[in-house]
Amino acid sequence: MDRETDIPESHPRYESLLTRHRIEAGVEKGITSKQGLIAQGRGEAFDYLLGEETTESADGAARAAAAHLLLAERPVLSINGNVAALVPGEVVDLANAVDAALEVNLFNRTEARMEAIAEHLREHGATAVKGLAGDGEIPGLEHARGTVDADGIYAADVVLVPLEDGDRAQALAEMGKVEIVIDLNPASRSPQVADVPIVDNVMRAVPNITAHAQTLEGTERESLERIVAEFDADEALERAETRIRTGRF
Ligand code: PTJ
Repeated sequence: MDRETDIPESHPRYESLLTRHRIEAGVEKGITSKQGLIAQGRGEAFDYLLGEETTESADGAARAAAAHLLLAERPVLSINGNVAALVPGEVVDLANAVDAALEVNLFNRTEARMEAIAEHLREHGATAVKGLAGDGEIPGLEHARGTVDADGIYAADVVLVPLEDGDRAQALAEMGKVEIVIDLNPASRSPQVADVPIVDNVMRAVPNITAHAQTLEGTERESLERIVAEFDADEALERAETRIRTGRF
């Protein structure tokens, strides 16, 4: 029995029930927005069609993401209300593995949620959380959604944006940043504009990137650059869509 949820781990829908439990708890704690519940429902439908597993192509994308993050000079992991509720400890582990900053960045930004998420991340081991300064602006977005930290996302060279809003994903890409997106819908605009789209559930994708980063640690730059160069974003999206439509791959 899982102490967090009272759901037996042998339950055939354990992962899915755990995810729902965490999102619900996130709403109750003032971390996740009500829209986050809707977003989760949409994601679940795609996950069901993907077979609720990390496909070979999503695993290759996670490896390319790990290589990008290890090569980066100023990597930042962007955290919204869904990510904070679903994988708080796992994003802290990833930040430690690749030496990245964590920055709270919300679609529906309120100071109360910003603070609650920062505190939640600290409870899960984060030592520094960016996002509260809000002294930088992503060009081309109206105020709240474009607000970032000048020494965080604004100055980052590689940004991981799980479950990102399409407009902002596009605006970040236009700033010339390497963008890694985790999204279960391959047709969504965010994975379409990403350098590395990972079509997988954040619950599986985040620990998987960390595992790849730990395996690749100490690898020379040239080999990491080769992994990055060999990754084909269009092929990853095509494979994900084929899996969803036909069950193949
Ligand atoms: O906390 P905030 O204010 O920043 O808001 C966050 C949400 C997610 C509510 C906001 O960014 C939003 O409305 O997003 P969208 O436009 O609904 O897009 C969410 C995308 O994430 C959809 O394409 C879903 O399929 C996908 N998704 C949902 N749950 C997961 C997921 N992808 C990976 N893992 C999930 N668990």
